Amino acid sequence: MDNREVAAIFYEVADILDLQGVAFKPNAYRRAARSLEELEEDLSKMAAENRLTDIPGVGESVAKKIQEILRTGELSYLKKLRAQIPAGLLQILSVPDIGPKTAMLLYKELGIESLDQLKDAAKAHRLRDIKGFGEKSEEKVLQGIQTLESKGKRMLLGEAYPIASDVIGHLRSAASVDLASAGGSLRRGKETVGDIDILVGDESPKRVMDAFVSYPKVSEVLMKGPTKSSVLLKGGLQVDIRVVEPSSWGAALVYFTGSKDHNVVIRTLGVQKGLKLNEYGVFERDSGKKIAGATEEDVYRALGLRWMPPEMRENTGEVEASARDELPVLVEQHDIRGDLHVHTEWSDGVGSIESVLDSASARGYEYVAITDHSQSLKITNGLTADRLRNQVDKVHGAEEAGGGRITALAGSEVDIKPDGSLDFPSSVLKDLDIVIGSVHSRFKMSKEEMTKRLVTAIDSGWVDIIGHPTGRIIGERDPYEFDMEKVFSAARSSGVSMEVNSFPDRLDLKDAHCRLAKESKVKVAIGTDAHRTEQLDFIRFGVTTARRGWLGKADVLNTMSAKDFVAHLRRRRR
Ligand code: DGT
Ligand code: CA
Ligand code: CA
Ligand code: ZN
Repeated sequence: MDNREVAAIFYEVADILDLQGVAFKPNAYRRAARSLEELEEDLSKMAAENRLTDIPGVGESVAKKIQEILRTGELSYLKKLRAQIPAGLLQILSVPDIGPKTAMLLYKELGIESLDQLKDAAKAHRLRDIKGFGEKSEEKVLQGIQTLESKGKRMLLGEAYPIASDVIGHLRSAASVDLASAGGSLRRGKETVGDIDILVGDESPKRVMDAFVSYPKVSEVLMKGPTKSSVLLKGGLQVDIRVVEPSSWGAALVYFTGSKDHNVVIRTLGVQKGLKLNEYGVFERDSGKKIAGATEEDVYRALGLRWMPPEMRENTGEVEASARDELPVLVEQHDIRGDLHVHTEWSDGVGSIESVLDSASARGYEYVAITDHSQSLKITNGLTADRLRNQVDKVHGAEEAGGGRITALAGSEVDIKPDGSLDFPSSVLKDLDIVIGSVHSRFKMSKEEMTKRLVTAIDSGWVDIIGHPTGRIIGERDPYEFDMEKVFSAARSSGVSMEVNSFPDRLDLKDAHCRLAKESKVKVAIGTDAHRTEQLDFIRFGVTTARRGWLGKADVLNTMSAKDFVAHLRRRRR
């Protein structure tokens, strides 16, 4: 059990005592809980050395309770308290802005003893009958419940990333912070994040903490300590912050970027070398002398390692590769010369062909592929053969009108039908510059059938890229089943690429599959699947996913120059 879990038990004790109207005691338990959270040392170690009462706010009675929790994993006192109140009341207490007095009032006046009952009452406008409640507070309660319900759920990287950037921007301007970075799963580029971790290197942590809790989108301050704090944002996302001395910046960044498994491996490596590694630095075990800490490079060097990109820090062989100086050079966003998957108003996108060309060239691209849906996908206003022929002319016309500023590739995201045939005949496909083949229906066929479907499409000779190859939607739809090895091997023989679809809820191929693709010598094509021009920025998440799959520039199709890429596509058309 870690310090935070023990603290949570005392917070709950305090909450129940509050509900019961007990004076003073709740605050005492809360003070103790806060100290436990902020404690840098491990509780079990302190307990073993009989030093629990050294902790501020922890007296004999709380110390005894801590001992019991560490020994048994629970607290009998809390069990006894829990039995004295309706279980749902505590949940109500966790709604932002509802304190113990209000919770008791709601219970006594309206008999509300669960979150569902509270929600119903607020929706039916029954709360406004209570003294001190009005329309506004009913709305607030509903919003609070929503926040609570989304709490603990993982968020898409693509949703969390802009929020983290905004919080960091706020710290830079409000507290003139210089060293600031996201850590945790967000910095590692994981497809979903549990919470946002932010690290700051600064001499005056108090100023940083004050600025942090005053971030306008904070809905609840969960904890505010001298060097670490946690808040809940409107919408339920948790943000943790930690401030360290600039001289520990690198060590703290390593520590809080994780992953936990990566940290365990490098710490063990340190121990073997007679070193101690923590969030403050690297120390010689015998002399206690600090030998590194200011930068990540220094910290890793002290351990005999090369700096590893955060996306690799998942303990999947990166430490060994680093020790042998065999780390791959990963693809970077600026290596991408063009977006290969973009929709327009011709199917289910919103922008014009011209607006896509403008936005792509504003992003420094040399080329962009217009790939609207094909005829079978009726709900997306998929293009018929006639409309597609018309669009091809328009795309080439727009390219000419642009005066060669950007190469516009006329393409299509062609449906792969259940039997593996394509949604357009070759007489239509032959006039396209680029073809993405995608599965959009009948996801539930057998593994054998789906494998055959994909291989048939690959073998047709018309497909350049298989779009979102596994079909998953994160948190909503599982990937369809197929034999990836067989499909990759067919793709390799035909020179077909696998897409890394960069849309935040797809990221398909995902990281591990990118690595498989590389092992199978299949190139990936990073595309955004943008349906509006701002979404061209999603490319960042596709690149991150490729990096998590250890891909280098040469493993990615669209790092080719326009000239080479066009020649490559023409060769395939023959
Ligand atoms: P998440 O938030 O579930 O998406 O995943 P992370 O990796 O962001 O995990 P989080 O937020 O619990 O902690 C952030 C980083 O702090 C984590 O990646 C590594 C470090 N860390 C947290 N707890 C521990 C721990 O008990 N031991 C070690 N070595 N590192 C830890
Ligand atoms: Ca995290
Ligand atoms: Ca965290
Ligand atoms: Zn699609």
